[in-house]
Amino acid sequence: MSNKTLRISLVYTTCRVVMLLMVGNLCIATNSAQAAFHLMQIEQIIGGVNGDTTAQAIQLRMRSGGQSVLSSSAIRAYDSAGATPVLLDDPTTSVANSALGSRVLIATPNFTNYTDIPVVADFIMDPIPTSYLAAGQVRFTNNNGSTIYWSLSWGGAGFTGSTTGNTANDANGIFGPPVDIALPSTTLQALLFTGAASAQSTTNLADYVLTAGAATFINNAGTSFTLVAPEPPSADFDGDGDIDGNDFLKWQRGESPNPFTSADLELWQEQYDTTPPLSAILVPEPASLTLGVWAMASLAILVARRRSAVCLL
Ligand SMILES: [Ca+2]
Ligand SMILES: [Ca+2]
Ligand SMILES: [Ca+2]
Repeated sequence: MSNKTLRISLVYTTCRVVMLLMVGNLCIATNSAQAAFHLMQIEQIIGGVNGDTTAQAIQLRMRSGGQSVLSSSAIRAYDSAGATPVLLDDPTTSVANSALGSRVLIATPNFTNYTDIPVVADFIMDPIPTSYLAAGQVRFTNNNGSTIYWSLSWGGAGFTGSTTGNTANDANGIFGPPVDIALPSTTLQALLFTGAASAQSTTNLADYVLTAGAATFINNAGTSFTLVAPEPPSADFDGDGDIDGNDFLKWQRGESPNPFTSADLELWQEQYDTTPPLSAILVPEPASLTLGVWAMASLAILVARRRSAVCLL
């Protein structure tokens, strides 16, 4: 083979390799567009509801269609120095809906205690440690955490860790400065991203606000769950609208919410607000007579306590 022929052959081979590589890249790009997860916002987050830090939730929102492969993602929390990661959730499955703006709801098991209807979360998370709530960070990443697709820091200057990440969702890859408040945990309010569904991150400080009132979280099926304060416990054990001796009888028979507990009896004592109809307490079956007498003693103690409280005033 002459040198000229060899050169032509080499050029031809090189062109083929380049073309094959280009086609390969195109295929990879197409596949990743069809089966991706990374164009995602951390849209809403709450570190506790009404002071119950075992009730937490994170809501993601797809910035583009086709971002359903959550199995490739993971979410971790970091402390105020951006260190000591805690794995909150490492999904192993995809979600069904992946239109632009679709949500993914990740919540702790107790989150459902504070919603208007029972929560159907897409994934269950471990709680963000309470020591991270004043200043800390949550990152949405690939499985091992090496690529940060979204970073949300809070606590203002109290957070001293890195706020940088990938540029897929933030043009300059800098998600800081952090939101200048703690992660909300004492009310029904959550931290909410204010941008559009397709919006990128600019800075956490500029992008997030507290919800105006009780937050509403949305799962991948599009169902909404609005936070509500739990009903305060009531000693109206028989549900007739008052708290009287009949409610004590319910307690006595083990028919209060926490049967035979001193907590329920104390609740009844605290809420018993009118002259006790003693007949209602002592008339019941003989087996409960002893407890009835004990109830009288409890009442006497209650009255004594109230008198001493009045004296102190
Ligand atoms: Ca995963
Ligand atoms: Ca930025
Ligand atoms: Ca009652």
